[in-house]
Parts: sequence; structure tokens; C-alpha cells
Amino acid sequence: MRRCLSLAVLGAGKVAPNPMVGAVLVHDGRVIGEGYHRAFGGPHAEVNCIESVPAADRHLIPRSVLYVSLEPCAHYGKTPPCVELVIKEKIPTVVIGARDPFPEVNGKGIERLNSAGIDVINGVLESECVALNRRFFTYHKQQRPYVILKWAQTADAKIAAAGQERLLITNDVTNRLVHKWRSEEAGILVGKNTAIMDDPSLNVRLWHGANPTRMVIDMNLALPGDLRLFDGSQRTLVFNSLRQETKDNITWYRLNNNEDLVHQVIHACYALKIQSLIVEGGARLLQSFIDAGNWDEARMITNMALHAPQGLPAPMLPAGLTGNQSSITGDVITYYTNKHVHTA
Ligand code: AOF
Ligand code: ZN
Repeated sequence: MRRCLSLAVLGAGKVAPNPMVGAVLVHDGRVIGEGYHRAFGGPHAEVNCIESVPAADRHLIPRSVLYVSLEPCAHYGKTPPCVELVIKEKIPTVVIGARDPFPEVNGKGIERLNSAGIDVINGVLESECVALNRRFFTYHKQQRPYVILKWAQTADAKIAAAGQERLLITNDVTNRLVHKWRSEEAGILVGKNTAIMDDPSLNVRLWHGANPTRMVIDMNLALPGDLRLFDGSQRTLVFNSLRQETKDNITWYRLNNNEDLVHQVIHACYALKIQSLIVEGGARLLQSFIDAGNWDEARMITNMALHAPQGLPAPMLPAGLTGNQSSITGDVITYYTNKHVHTA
């Protein structure tokens, strides 16, 4: 199963919104086939695994054990059901990492294998298998996107200088890391003030990978149209209270002024099939996600050499949380997870 997980990860960045899945076929202690889900819309891990078995070993398939990090699918999606392939190949035993929360599968794969007389063992390295696809699991089990909060702060916990002056907190290396983070999520969100003050592009420039859908909250549509956010270069959502419309690459998405914004944004992401969200500021928007308890991870970059005594205070996580720290050329990154959130 560990090998399945290592294989699954090779699909990172290429399979979303599908999960990363790996499969290994073992005969009498020897691996005879391996595969993983390589690309969205392409063959599933099980198919690639069985196809990889050399001709000389094919006769061993009916006496082998198939390990797969996610329950084999039972539905006709972009590809036919993997359970039918397993049955056709007469594989007698299937070891599964975690049940697939996708409503079209969700236990039906296991049921189908069982009723074909195949031995099924489920839940092997389950928490690792769920953690690998935490965005996919959160989205389907909790009907909401996986939420990552990110901010950069000075040594005295300020995220901006006093006044209009722009404060560069992170260094070249941590900037790259932030772009890698962006490439890993489906959506990226900022508030109105950040959009005006920073005029951010919210794209992936310093790393290879897909751009997330960028999103801004501008309830009264007060943002100027010449911001980088509106240059049409990338799918963009404008949450507002006035307009519901899509033009070119920009969608105006109407929210209700009188209801909780965090909750509405989360709900909209679910409806739009956005499985994960990185929130990049400003402080007020980040704080409202924290106060609502609506977050899964927080990633805080601290420049230990910079101070801004009169600056804008950074968001405050709930008291008592401890994070894991790593250091990159003077910047310290602290990773927090919200313990109240369960994905399994
Ligand atoms: C598997 N093995 O390697 C993967 C699975 O549209 P499709 O046909 O690609 O189906 C996508 C769904 O299939 C996805 O939402 C998830 O439930 C499952 N993914 N299943 O047996 C795999 N990637
Ligand atoms: Zn499948």
C-alpha cells in the first residue's frame, strides 16, 4: 500500500479534480504490475497496473493480490468501471486503502467485488490514503472545499506597513514556494482591500503548474476594471451582491449581503466544483475564515528580520495551536492544521 501511495503521488497536478490513485499487483510476494492514475480523463490506476503486467506473467494474474489506494470504481464515468476489469481478470483478492467518497462509487465498488466472490480487505493505511487526497475527501464527504489560509508577516506579526507603502515580507525562495502552493489548489481568494492595495495577479509564475481560479469578494462592485485580476488571462470569479453573469473569463457571482460571507463563498465553491481554496488575504478575510472555524490548514511565513511597529496586525489563530516549523533562507514557515476538522 505504501508503494501504491508513492505511485499515486506521481499524478499530482495532472488528475484533479479526480483523486490521485496508485495500484500494485503482487503474486506470491513478487510485484508483477504497477500503475497509477496519470491524467484527468485517462485510464484509472487499476487499468494501468494490469496493462503493465508482462506477457510472461499474465497467467499469474488470477492468483495475485491487487493493492489499490482507493476503492475501485463501479461506475461508467470517463472510463468503464474498474471492478469489471478486476472481475474479468479473475483477481481473487483486493486490498483497498480507503473507500471512495464519490457518490457514484461510495461502497458500490466493494459491494460489487464481494458479490463476485472476491476477497476484499479495506482500510489499509487508511489515514495516509485519505490525507493524500484530503481535498477530494473533504469536498465529497463534507460538501465544501478544503481551505488553506496563507499569509506572510513580520517578526512582530504585521502583514502590512502603516499607510499605503507596500511591504515586501517574503524572499525570492519563499515567493516560489507560494506559487507552488497556488498551483496545488483549485481556487485562490482575496478580499477587496487586498485587490486594491496589492493589485495581485494571483497566477502561477514562479513555478510550473496550472493557475487556480482566482476569486475576489467585491460586494458593491467598487473595484476598478483595470486591475490585473480583470485582465481575462485566467478564470476569475467576482463575488458581489449586484450581478450574476459570465463574460469571457470573468464570472460575477451573486451573494446575499445579509448572510454570512464565508459560508456563502464556501457554498459557491462547492456548487462550482472547486475542491480547494487558498485564501491569501487580507487580514480581515483570513480572520473571518478563522472565526468561522472554516479552515483546514494555515501556512504562515514569518520574516524574522523585519519589523513594522505601526503596521497592520496579522490574523490570530485560536489559542493553543502549535504548528510545525521549517526555515527557508531566513523566512520561517509555520504549518498549522485545524484539529477540529475531520476528513476521514
Ligand atoms: C479508481 N481508480 O485510479 C481513480 C478513481 O470520470 P472517471 O471515469 O475518470 O471517474 C472519476 C471518478 O473515479 C473519481 O471521481 C473517483 O471517484 C474515481 N477515481 N477510481 O478506481 C482510479 N482515479
Ligand atoms: Zn476506476
